[in-house]
Amino acid sequence: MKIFLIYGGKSAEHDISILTAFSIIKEIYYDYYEVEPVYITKDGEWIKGAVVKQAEIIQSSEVLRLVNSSEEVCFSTEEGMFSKGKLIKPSELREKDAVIFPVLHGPNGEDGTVQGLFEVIGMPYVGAGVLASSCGMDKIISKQLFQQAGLPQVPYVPIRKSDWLTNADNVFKKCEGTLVYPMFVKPANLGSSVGISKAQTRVELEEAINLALQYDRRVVVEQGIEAREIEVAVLGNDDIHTSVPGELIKESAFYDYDAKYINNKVTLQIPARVSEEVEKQLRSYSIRAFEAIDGTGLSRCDFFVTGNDEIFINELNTMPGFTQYSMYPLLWRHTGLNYGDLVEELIQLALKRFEESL
Ligand code: ADP
Ligand code: MG
Ligand code: MG
Ligand code: K
Repeated sequence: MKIFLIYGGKSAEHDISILTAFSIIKEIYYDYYEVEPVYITKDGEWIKGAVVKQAEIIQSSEVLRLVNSSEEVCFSTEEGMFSKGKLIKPSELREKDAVIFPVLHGPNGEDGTVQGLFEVIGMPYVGAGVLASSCGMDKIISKQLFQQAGLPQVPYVPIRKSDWLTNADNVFKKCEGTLVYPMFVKPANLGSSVGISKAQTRVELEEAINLALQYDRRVVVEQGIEAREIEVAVLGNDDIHTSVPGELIKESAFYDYDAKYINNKVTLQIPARVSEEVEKQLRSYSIRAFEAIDGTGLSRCDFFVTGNDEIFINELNTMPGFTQYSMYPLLWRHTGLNYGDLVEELIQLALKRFEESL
């Protein structure tokens, strides 16, 4: 069977997606699969690369160097083996006995748009479907679904650009009536902390809303809290499994884009130091959240846990970071599933969902 590994993309997480692709290439079970990488450039061009065989990977010190390297080298994939190949139209991926494995993050990657394309060309693909992807990506819609599922979350105020432009005073009134400073302001539809800021005062709130509105026509203002950040990995379609929880130990309180991808000032504590009761609660909330958005395949469910063990769900990420050093695969490793088996399970789940939809 052929795997089209789709990586890169137009989002801010272009480079992390390249690292994920390398991790999968290294760990996939070549007895069953032939991998054909498809690189999406930052401009959105699709380039189908040469077929990768196991032998090439073991012998190619270049690939190993890239796998173990920093982001800078990863930029150079435009010249590397992964982009050797030809420009294609996405519809050219329609093939028998093939599965699409998209490892794309953010807009056009995990928001349901590219998933819709795979549906239209009639191909099985790994991960969440169209609905779950778009619901998981939209912070306002996911909050509404989580609310309906009875999941605890911090208070929030949704804002539309038009309301802000016509009556900012009313928006301030709503925020300050419902929340206290500090507040977190986020574009509704983005990830990787882009456009997110923390506001301590009304002046900062105004700046934060203006910034977030540069990325989306809807933003959400949330109650800022001081809490640990603990995450659970979810895997499955109908039979949903959860991992042990893991904690992000941050150097700076706000887990921003720089901390996530540039300075790497974050360590992962797996399993997280929480009581059995809290772990049970986190795992059961994760399943409920996954079901609330109609998740399939995988998701990472992120929580805030306060000093007195109060739990709030923050978000569900339908295409979490997936390099060998990322939280999601590491959570599974600590739960007894290694990277190669995890990749295999995701492919099987994709095929199962596809067969059921025929
Ligand atoms: P993204 O989808 O971009 O990861 P998040 O909603 O997870 O967006 O926010 C990014 C980070 O900002 C979180 O990991 C956390 O460090 C911080 N953060 C977000 N919301 C809050 C909040 N309500 N209170 C405190 N910190 C927050
Ligand atoms: Mg997110
Ligand atoms: Mg997050
Ligand atoms: K999300």
